[in-house]
Amino acid sequence: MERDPAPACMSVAWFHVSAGPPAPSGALAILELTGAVDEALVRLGVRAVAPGQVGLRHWPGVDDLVVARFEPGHAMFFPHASPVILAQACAAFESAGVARRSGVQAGGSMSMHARLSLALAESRSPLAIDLLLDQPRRWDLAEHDPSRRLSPEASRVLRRLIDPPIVVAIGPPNIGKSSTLNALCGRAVSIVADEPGTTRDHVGVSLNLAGLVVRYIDTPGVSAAPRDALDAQAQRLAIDLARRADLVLLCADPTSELVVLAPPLDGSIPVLRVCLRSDLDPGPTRASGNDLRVSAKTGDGLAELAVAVRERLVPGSLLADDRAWAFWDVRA
Ligand SMILES: Nc1nc2c(ncn2[C@@H]2O[C@H](COP(=O)(O)OP(=O)(O)OP(=O)(O)O)[C@@H](O)[C@H]2O)c(=O)[nH]1
Ligand SMILES: [Mg+2]
Repeated sequence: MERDPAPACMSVAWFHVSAGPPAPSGALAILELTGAVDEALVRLGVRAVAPGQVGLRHWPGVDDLVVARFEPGHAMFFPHASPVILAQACAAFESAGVARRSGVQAGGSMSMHARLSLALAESRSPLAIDLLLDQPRRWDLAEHDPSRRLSPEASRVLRRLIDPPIVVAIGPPNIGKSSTLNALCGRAVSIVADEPGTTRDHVGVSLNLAGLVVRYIDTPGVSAAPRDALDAQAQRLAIDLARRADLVLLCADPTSELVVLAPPLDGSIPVLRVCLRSDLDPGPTRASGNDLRVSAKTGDGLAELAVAVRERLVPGSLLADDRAWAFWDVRA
């Protein structure tokens, strides 16, 4: 059924982030909504998701999907990536009056200056600014010298400075996952308590980690024995979210082993192994093979964690690379 035209006060746009080759079956698409998200959810018939929350929702006529609301004016939809579902999503957006965003991805005949203005307006990460401002000079040098252009893969990695990547923290209950998020944020965004299962709803926030803004999702603890059906569903969702992350923080503490995810994560998803509550055991941890040791209580390792996440997602060597970046092309 066609809806009434969107009211003039409603300005919301969507953008298909996970552009590229056809996704394998079972993969998820990422659709990004910016603007009047509350109104858009109502018009799309999707039950509300509060800012900072992540929830499983039904999108009538389209799909069951995960909706992550990182900020009041920003949400991500994760439906299945089949062409049929994406076509239904396009139609649903259109009939709800949610416009498709034209931005840096427009490419085509836009001037470098116009592309740059759009990219600067859209970039979330402080690290993007100087790099973007230097691109006109680099493209002048690269015009007759293709060797001065970054590869499509490298350009795609740098796009994370404009479209924040997704980081999912996952691990057993009661080991300090939420405390670590709060410490990284410098404020209490996630509830902390000394009992397993404190985090039941996933919490999503935008977080600046060493100059890179990421979408960080704190998940409920994953254990071999969920306490009830709700717990089991939250744990399945945590594993699902980890499978579509750009980076997974696989968390343990000195007394726990690294959680075994069943079925295991796809080997293509980068993982950082983090031992939390490191102050409980100053010696070697039982959970061996950690990349990092962090204590939310003392603050030890937090700065290193931020840098390590940034480095895994956007390596310093790429930030220092002087070649030209096709920053407007999401399919680069
Ligand atoms: N000693 C010490 N205790 C910590 C640290 N971080 C968290 N805690 C304590 O560990 C307990 C669990 O912390 P949470 O942050 O709620 O743990 P969680 O992993 O999010 O737990 P769930 O949500 O149940 O999965 C609380 O009592 C915290 O105060 C730390 O770095 N050192
Ligand atoms: Mg928690």
